[in-house]
Amino acid sequence: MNDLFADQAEKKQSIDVGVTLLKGYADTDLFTTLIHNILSVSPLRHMGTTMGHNMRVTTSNCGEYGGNSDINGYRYLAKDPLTHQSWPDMPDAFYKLAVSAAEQAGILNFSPDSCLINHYPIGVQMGSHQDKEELDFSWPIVSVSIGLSAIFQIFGQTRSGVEREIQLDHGDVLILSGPARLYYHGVKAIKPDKLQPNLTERFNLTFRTAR
Ligand code: MD6
Ligand code: FE
Repeated sequence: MNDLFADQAEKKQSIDVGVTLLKGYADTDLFTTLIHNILSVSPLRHMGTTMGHNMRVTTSNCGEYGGNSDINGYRYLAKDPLTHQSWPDMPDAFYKLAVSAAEQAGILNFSPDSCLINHYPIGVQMGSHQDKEELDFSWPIVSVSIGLSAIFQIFGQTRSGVEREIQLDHGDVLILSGPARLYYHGVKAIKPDKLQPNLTERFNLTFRTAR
């Protein structure tokens, strides 16, 4: 085994069938810069829910399609409803990372056309949900975490299944595929980091084939 593969093998954790964690896999400085570039064009906004509430997480997108939710539900749109323009292009570095992470999880030919950007201030959580508005669930979802750590909860096939927790740190990449693609999951309220009091936020990117 050469050093490159040794490095990659060390980072990879197969947590369960279809749940793969790649520790510290993303270039955090580059990703942080690229996220801010995207948000300068398509800013973060609070999306609505079918219950008529606004979510506390704020959201934007890049790529051909962007996930958007409002009182009528969740759907993929080719234009940003805020700017009435196409979503910003998916940076090559994002696309390449998502494709190579999928390969690490054993999935070839992944070609994401959508990247959802979620932003969490301290204290904000995401409730248990399934991602099921994409057309073809045989493609994985590749998720990249940047900033403060999160506790990612996996509940399995029902909203109230037995919970398993995965800590997602700065630069970690999580792939949900196969039987786990439609598992219920959520994120516990983001906590401050005593050792890094200057950190106040978390970003999560999810790469998908929407259409
Ligand atoms: C988050 N992630 O980590 C929210 N969904 O902030 C998700 O909802 C998610 O990480 C599908 C697949 C992977 C994920
Ligand atoms: Fe999700």
